[in-house]
Amino acid sequence: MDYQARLDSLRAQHSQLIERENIQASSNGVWTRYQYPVLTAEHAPLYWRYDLNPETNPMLVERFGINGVFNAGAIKIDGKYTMVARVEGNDRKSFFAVAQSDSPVDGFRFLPFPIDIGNLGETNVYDMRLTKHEDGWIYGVFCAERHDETAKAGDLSSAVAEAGVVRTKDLKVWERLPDIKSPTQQRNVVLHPEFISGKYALYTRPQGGFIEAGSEGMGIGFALVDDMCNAVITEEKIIDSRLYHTIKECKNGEGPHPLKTPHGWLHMAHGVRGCAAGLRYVLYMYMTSLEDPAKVIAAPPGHVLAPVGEERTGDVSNVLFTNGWIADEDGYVYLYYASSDTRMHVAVSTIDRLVDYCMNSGTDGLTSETSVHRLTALVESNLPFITEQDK
Ligand code: BGC
Ligand code: BMA
Repeated sequence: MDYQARLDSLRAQHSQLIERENIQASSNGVWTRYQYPVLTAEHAPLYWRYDLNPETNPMLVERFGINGVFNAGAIKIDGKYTMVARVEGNDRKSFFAVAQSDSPVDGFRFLPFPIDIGNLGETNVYDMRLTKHEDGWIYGVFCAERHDETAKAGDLSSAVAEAGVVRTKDLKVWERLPDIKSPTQQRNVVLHPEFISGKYALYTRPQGGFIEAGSEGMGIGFALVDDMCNAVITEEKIIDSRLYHTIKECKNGEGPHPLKTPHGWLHMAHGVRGCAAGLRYVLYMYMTSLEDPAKVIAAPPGHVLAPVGEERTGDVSNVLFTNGWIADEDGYVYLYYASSDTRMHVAVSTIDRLVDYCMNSGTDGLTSETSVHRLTALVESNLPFITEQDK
């Protein structure tokens, strides 16, 4: 194929992908998934991937390969559904880029330039949580990672994870603030949208090492800090522990910031367990009290979304991960979630459904026997409603 024919075909495929209308697929009554991924490596503009000057790239060779687009923060701004995605190049380095659409479920396009957040000594950045705080700023809290210089010679995998912070008013001009100081490594740090007792509140995830979540009982923590321009975590209280034989046995982490409802704060998180196939990441929900966002008031058992179909495979298979959702003015909630460190999807629900799910699904009884009792009680109360067809 000659240069122009190949470029025409790439352009046609790209427009077709971006203009494809999404349709609703399966639902568990809590979340309804949409069929097509909303943001993928193929959504990256051609002018990111190719030098389009026929003189310097006469064979139309890809110059900047995009390996994956995943783990996006989300926010609605100026009426636009917006994701700040983790874009990963073929060189394994990730960076942030904004993609927007007038629709919550399709039509997402990247803005022309990636976000330049500067560098405070890290090698890689990822997984930004966006919070429009009541102080007027939009904060992005993300993981900043560098090689662990205390690791044994030859160990090139051990790393140190810290929470980096940026802030913006318009998603165009970004100000880098100092990384959050913490006595332990941190990943999955999320800023609560409101002041608590006049302080900024953070959901944290203290960890013993780079991969391990640390000692028994560690999990999602809660910490108050005086200032986001110089945030120092001193005291942390674990509000959602990891537990033996649950979906969060190995580790867990807060997803996007919680959503305020009349019944409490709605939380979305990821839970991880180890198995023969490696780490398995699923999404689960819980609620905390309006008076005290660190007090859990509802915790339905197990995951609400786990990888299905094509979500199961990708660069790091068996992973669902989320750090972005948008609560719309009309009560709908759009969850932007990534599968297998490769692509972004969307699912829709409503505040009412999510509260109903959290409040009325029981809790994990932590043994097989308690599951049998919970199911038996459900079947018994269903007896008057069971038809011939159900049998
Ligand atoms: C990767 C992350 C991953 C973390 C822990 C990092 O190097 O970029 O995607 O979550 O390691 O495995
Ligand atoms: C990490 C996360 C994500 C990633 C996941 C699976 O711990 O922070 O970046 O999606 O592992 O690789």
